[in-house]
Amino acid sequence: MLNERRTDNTMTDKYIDLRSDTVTKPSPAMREAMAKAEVGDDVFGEDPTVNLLQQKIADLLGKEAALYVPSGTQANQICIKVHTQPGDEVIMEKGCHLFNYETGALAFLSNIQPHTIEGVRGVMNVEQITKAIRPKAYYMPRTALVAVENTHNRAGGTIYPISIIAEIYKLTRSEKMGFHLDGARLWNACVETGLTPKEYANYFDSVSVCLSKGLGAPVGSVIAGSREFIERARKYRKMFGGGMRQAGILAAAGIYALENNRERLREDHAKMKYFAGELAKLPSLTIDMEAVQTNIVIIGVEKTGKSPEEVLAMLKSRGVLLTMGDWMSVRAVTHLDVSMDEVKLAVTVFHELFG
Ligand code: TLP
Repeated sequence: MLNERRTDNTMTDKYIDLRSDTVTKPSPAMREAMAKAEVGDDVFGEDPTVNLLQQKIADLLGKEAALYVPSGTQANQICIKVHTQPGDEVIMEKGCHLFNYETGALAFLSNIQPHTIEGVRGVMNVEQITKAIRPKAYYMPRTALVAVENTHNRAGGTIYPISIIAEIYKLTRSEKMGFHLDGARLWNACVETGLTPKEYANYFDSVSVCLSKGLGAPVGSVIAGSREFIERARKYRKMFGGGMRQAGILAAAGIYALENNRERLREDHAKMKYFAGELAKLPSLTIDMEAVQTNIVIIGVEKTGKSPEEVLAMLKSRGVLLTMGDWMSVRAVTHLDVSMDEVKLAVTVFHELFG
């Protein structure tokens, strides 16, 4: 059965693709919603479907306004730009997406300096952040912003405890700093904790959420914040090349995703708990099961005696795709387009290769 999935062409359809929840493809029903979308020129603010999506997200997150942007990276970078002046410092966790996977855009686009803190499973606490705030001296950078990621990708999809978010929020108010949430996978945190998106978003000045990860839309992220924040963000979206025209076709997929695919994220979490649990039985792999809270697992491969690249190649030759994790690890992500049966097959491959 596994060999049937193997292919020499480069199409990934024949693989069990656990590289990311970004690999999902729009379903027939989602495509139908896209085909039917009413559109207009969104640079003129005239696309009714984009406007509807923005209103829905603003309402879900309890914010005054929202702005549709092409990617999670652009969403984050626009928010950083609005919150900061060149030379400012932004406090963030060492493993966060903003710092590691956005091509150095913090320096390139906003000329800011990241002040990184090593968290526990991606979570920085209020004491660490307090110590990282610069004294107000003319020869020091201004600490303008704290940014957190929920769920935390590189830590393995971990959830930021809301009690710690509340403490950090208080600190940001007393220190007059902004507070940004990279909520690319906030939806995953919500289904797992039972908290609403609004309950999290209440604490932040700006929130970015993705539609094209676990929710399965082909494209798109949304920024939410105050009306004034979003007006400033709109200018930077245009400057960064993200002003789209008849984007309603894409926004329709986002609306479909929001309405149909949030609750089902639970299934991805169940698939991941099973997958990680089965892999954790193999002594040659290192897995922190406490970090397996949503749809991601980081798998340490040092004890296999192989490099992560070699492990990825071995898995690929057996029809299973993963990506690199942190140092000496690989990452697997469950999503809409991978079934429980496929997850079970992937477990079999791991047991055959590394058991
Ligand atoms: N994450 C991607 C890769 O870039 C690592 C993935 O496969 O997980 N914030 C977080 C927390 C993310 O995980 C990502 C994408 C982004 C922002 C950026 O989103 P996009 O890819 O839409 O720019």
